[in-house]
Amino acid sequence: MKLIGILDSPFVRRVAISMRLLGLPFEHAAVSVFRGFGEFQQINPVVKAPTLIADDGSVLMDSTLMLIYAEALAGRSLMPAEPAALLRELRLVGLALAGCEKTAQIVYERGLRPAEKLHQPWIDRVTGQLHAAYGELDAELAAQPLDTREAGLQQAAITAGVAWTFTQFMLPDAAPAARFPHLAAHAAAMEALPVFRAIPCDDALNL
Ligand SMILES: N[C@@H](CCC(=O)N[C@@H](CS)C(=O)NCC(=O)O)C(=O)O
Repeated sequence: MKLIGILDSPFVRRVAISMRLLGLPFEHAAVSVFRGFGEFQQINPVVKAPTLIADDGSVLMDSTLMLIYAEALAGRSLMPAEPAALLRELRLVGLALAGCEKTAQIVYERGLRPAEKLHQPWIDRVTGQLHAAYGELDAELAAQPLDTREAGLQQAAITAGVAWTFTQFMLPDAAPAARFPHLAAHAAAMEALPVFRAIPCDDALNL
């Protein structure tokens, strides 16, 4: 299998970390959807990171769908099986993914539009959504922290850690740690783990 995309994308990084935890070998190609658009297009005409090329050549998009396939291959899951635990896990993953998506939208708005076309009301709306997602996630972690031992990692812990690091890396002022202390502490614990250190969030300029 081959995973395409730069690791400063939280979507790429959560797949890479999860596949490593699942014991699935893969090659990684750090191709940028921006600087490497043409090269990416040759691999996947839709140009979405992550892209996963399965061993039969099938091209997958969307990190969550890749994880469904990866878990089927590995024969085990990074999600709890019990319905109440699964429900909470899915809620937390959804909040963390919303944080990633809203961060990326702000980065695109600021980085890709000419300054005179920047639409501040849109940035304000998305920033409010980012704070809402991280506020809910922080409250969840305050009420019930996640297992932060590498052997006990599940998808919510992975994605929450990756999401927070991504936001801090890309937009250091957008989500102050003092406002989301449980999430910030969770991410710090994640980033100290060997699997997170082995698959680091890359250079912000490479998105
Ligand atoms: N829901 C998708 C989001 C993936 C995503 O938006 N990736 C960004 C990079 S961080 C991308 O491909 N951007 C280029 C584009 O959408 O044109 C997932 O979970 O994989």
